[in-house]
Amino acid sequence: MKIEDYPKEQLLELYRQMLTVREFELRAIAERRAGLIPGFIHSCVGQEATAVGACAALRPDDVITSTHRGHGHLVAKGGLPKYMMAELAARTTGYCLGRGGSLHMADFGLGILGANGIVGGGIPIAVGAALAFQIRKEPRVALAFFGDGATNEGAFHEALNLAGLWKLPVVFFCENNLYGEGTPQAMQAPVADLALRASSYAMPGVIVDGNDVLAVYAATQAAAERARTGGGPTLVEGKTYRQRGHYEGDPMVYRTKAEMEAWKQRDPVVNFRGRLLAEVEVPETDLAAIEQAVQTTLDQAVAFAAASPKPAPEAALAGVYGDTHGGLVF
Ligand SMILES: Cc1ncc(C[n+]2csc(CCOP(=O)(O)OP(=O)(O)O)c2C)c(N)n1
Ligand SMILES: [Mg+2]
Repeated sequence: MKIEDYPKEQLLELYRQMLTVREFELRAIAERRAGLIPGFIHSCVGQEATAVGACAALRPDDVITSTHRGHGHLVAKGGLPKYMMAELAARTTGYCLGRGGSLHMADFGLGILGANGIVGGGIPIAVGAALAFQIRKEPRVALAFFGDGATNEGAFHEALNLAGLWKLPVVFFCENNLYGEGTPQAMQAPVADLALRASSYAMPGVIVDGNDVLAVYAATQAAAERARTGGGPTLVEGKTYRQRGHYEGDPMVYRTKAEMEAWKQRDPVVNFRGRLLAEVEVPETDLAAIEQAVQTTLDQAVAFAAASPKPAPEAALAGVYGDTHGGLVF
C-alpha cells in the first residue's frame, strides 16, 4: 500500500506515537541525569518505527512481550507516559507500583506481558500466551519483540521450534540493530539475515526496513493475520539501528562516527515527518500541533512522577506472594 492510500488520521497517529517514543526517551535520559530516575536506561532512540509499526498491526486484546529496550513497545501498545515515567522514577503510581523499573514494566490489561532483563526471556513467554490462545480457540495473537543478540540464545530456538511445530498464533519480531551490547552482528552470528533462521522452524522469514514505519506495519499485519487465521508463526526481521549507546553512558568505542551519521540520515521519525509533508501534503500546522501535544504529555508525565510518593520500605514484601496485585489475567 502506498502512503497516499492510508487514511490521514492513521498516518498522523503513527507520527504521534513515534514522536512520543522519541521524546519519552530523551526526557527519561534528561531526568535520569537530573536525578529523578535511578538505575540504567537502555534507550530505543532510532528504533521507533519497529515498535510503533508492529504494534499498530495488533488489536487491543493481542499481547506483546518486550525487552530491556522496551519503552517504545510499551508506548506503542498503549502504555501511558505518566505511569511509565513514574515507574522509571520508582514511584508507587508507576505501572509496577515503583518496584519494577525500566526492565520489568508490565500491564496485562493492555496486553503488555512485560519488559524483560533476560535477553531472549520474553520469547517463550509469548509462545506460552499463543499456546493459551490456541487452546482456548481465541482469535488473538502474541508478538515477541527481541534483538539480534537474542537470536543466539537457546530460548529463541526452543520457542520457535515449538511454535513452528504447533503452528501457534505468534509473531516473532526481531529488531536487528546490528549490535548486541558492543559486539557487532558479524561477530556473533554466521548469518547476516536473521530471518533465514525461520526456515529451520518451518515458518516464513520476512526482512523489512525497520526504519520505515509503514513497511513494518504492512509486514506485521500480514504476519498477524496469518497467525490469527491458523497459519502459524512468522519471523519478521526489522533492520534498524540504535542511535544512542547500549545504555546511557556507553562510550561506544565499538563503532564509527561515520556509521552513526549514516544511520542518522535514515532517522525513522524525521524521515516520516518529511514524507507526511512532501508525499501526502499534511499541513505543517497539523504536525506542530502534535509536537506541542506530545511535549505537554511529557511535561505532565514528569510532573506526575516527581509528585508521586516513593514506596514505603515496610511495603517491600507486598505482592511478592501474589496476594495484592490483581489483574494478573490476560
Ligand atoms: C541471558 C542474558 N545474557 C546476557 C545479558 C546481558 N545483556 C543485556 S543486553 C545484551 C545485548 C542484547 O543484544 P540484542 O538482543 O541485540 O538487543 P539490543 O540491546 O541490541 O536491543 C546483553 C548481552 C542478559 N541481560 N541476559
Ligand atoms: Mg541488538
